[in-house]
Amino acid sequence: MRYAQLVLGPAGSGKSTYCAAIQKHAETLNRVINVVNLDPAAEAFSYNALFDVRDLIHVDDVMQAEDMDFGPNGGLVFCMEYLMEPDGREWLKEQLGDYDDDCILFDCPGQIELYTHMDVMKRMVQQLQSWDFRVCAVFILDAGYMADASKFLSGSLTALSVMVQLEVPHLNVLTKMDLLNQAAQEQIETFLEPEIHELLVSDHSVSKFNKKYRKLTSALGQVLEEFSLVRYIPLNINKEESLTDLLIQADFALQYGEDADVKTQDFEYPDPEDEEPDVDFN
Ligand SMILES: Nc1nc2c(ncn2[C@@H]2O[C@H](COP(=O)(O)OP(=O)(O)OP(=O)(O)O)[C@@H](O)[C@H]2O)c(=O)[nH]1
Ligand SMILES: [Mg+2]
Repeated sequence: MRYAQLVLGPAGSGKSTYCAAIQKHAETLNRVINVVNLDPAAEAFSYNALFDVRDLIHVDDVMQAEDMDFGPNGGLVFCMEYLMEPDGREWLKEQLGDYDDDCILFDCPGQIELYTHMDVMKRMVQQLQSWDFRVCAVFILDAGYMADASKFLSGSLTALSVMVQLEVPHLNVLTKMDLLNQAAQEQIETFLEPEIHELLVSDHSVSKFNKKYRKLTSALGQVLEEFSLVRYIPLNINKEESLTDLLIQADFALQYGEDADVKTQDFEYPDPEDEEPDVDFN
């Protein structure tokens, strides 16, 4: 069995930073966690990549190809679709090699339509599963954009659509907690075990539009609440215990190590003939 975290989330939410922080944290535990760049438009990242999709296809090459005429967004969709074509899949399989029990983070593009309603990432999940990977999704959201009830609801619905689309164990991570002041951090705490109905009633920052659709908002909140659909894990990358907690939850979602062989040591039963009698009959 092999293990994969698909690291997903809106542009700039902190996906690549999460991958780098987890890889570094794992090193302190003497554990190897590999990271793969799956973003054909990536500019820079600070982790050591196991391999990089840009070696197969780069969004700039697609945009410059005269016969295609793609902009940046269409170009990126084309690249991801190409990766799931037979040639792309063969390349991916070769890069992934054939190791047992390894754990790989896939740093994905920040174009969320790839996994909210298009099926290319779903096909990627199925492909990885067919190569003996157990897959979970780690959906990254910037805590700064979750500071009031209506933003919280909108972020939660996006997370929910990814969850429904990919059909794998799913974690939601709130990043950039270190950038929040004390008051905002306390506010976020209320979102971690949310009484969504109460949050929505107490939200005074509602616009005219939101007032009109209050009943709808409240009904959506109730769905999230009643089915306990969306939960968040806060991440402060400057705190080791925050990284430890998150890695434990990701391992749990993947059931990491559950199939590991029980380590045994060869044990030779002593020959009774050789044994010294421990009772003195004299
Ligand atoms: N202070 C702080 N900054 C962060 C954190 N996470 C990300 N950043 C910063 O936010 C910016 C975007 O982070 P990335 O990790 O590149 O985000 P991304 O989701 O990979 O972005 P795209 O790949 O472009 O979609 C960078 O300047 C990071 O340094 C965090 O936890 N704390
Ligand atoms: Mg990135």
